[in-house]
Amino acid sequence: MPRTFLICLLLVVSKISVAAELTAPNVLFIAVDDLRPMLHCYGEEHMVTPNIDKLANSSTLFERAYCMVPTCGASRASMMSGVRPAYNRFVNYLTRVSEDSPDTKTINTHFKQNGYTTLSNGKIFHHPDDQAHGWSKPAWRPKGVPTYRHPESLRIVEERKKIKGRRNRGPAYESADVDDEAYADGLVAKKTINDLRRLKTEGRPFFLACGFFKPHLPFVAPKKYWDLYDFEKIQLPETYHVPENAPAVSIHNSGELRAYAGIPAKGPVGDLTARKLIHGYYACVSYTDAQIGRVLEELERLELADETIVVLWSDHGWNLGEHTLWCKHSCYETSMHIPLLIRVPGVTDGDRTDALVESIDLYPTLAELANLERPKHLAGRSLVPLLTEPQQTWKPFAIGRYRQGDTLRTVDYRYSEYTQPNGKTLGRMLYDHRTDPEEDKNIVDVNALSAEVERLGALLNKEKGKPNPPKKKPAAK
Ligand SMILES: [Ca+2]
Repeated sequence: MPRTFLICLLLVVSKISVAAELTAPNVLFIAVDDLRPMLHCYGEEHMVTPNIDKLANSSTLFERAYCMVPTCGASRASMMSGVRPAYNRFVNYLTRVSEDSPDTKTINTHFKQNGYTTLSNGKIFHHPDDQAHGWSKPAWRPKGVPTYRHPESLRIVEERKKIKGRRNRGPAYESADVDDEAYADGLVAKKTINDLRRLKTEGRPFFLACGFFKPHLPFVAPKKYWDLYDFEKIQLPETYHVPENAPAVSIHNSGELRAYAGIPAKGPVGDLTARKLIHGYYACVSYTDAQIGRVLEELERLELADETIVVLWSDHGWNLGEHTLWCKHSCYETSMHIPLLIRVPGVTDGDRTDALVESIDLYPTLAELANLERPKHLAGRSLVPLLTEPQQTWKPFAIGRYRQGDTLRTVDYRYSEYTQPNGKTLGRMLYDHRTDPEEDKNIVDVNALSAEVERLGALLNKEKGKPNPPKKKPAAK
């Protein structure tokens, strides 16, 4: 037997035996709102994210992980339920599992029913009362924490109270010389640390979900995190324009951003503002990274790390000007691509995998790692085999959607189609990731690719989520 193979075999056997010892491992589930893989460990070398990088060094890092729907509530509902979205299920940021998939047992409920203490801190479900029966205590969020701390921001907020409608928010960003716990995420970390200390003494396995609110807009972070980046070096993306031949339906007006002070109602935001937004996003990523570091340090200090699986996940990507877009809400790679790290003590050790994986894969993964039964409704595939063999052949696609768009990522391509409920096609896109990873040229109309387009379209329509049946109308009295 070749020596290399023997070593690999022994490694696999030893990893599996260590995993088997953890019959009821704890789970620390870290969700970060609106975090694209803008992290040092994802090759963004200018980013200052030492704590997530350290976590990556003992995790498996998923290079090609994708969300199901690039908007908060819908993405979280799909991930927590393990159910695929469809045009009438998990549609927008206000989604509730209790409304769109009411008979589904979500992951928190599954763990709770199997003897786990389940807790939700910060933002997990969009609505804290959605699936409340699946938490051991009511979902916790910081109360009464002001969004802004800088005096100038507070003045702007006061001034804009006179504006009617939705476009009356405060500034899109602020740099205030305050402590970490002046903002909500510092308190989410503090609460989670206190929970870890208590859970340690209680001795029951736990599923502790910890959801950070940044880098979601507005980009408010203590000044020290802004100071980690040189504004003069911050540039607009090379793709700060609509891709060649892209259908109009694929581009939006970045409406979420427009609600903030200093942002015009339409059109470009201005290069200076654009660079400030990018700077603010970076600052918020580093701020959140520091909060994650506090939680992970406490996990180590309490000697819980060896019996706790750690997941770091984001609900979707974010556009920092790419394709003229800000925020999420699109079928482009920049909206769909997410960071995903899974650390299993004694098993993962800094491997990376480029397998195509989806958010709905997390529920079966964690159920398997905790030796729980796999609920029959789950649409995803457990990622456990990738933890020991990260380079193996994996599933050939990741599928997501947003409003009228359904989008398919394969190893080579991203293919998207936009349709009305009556089946009328509004537009299609094909980007070749081998030659165009920035998605700058839509080649869906290239004659030589027509057979490939047909194949991808058939695959997308076969595998995408099947819609909910029409709701029954109340019987006439
Ligand atoms: Ca989000």
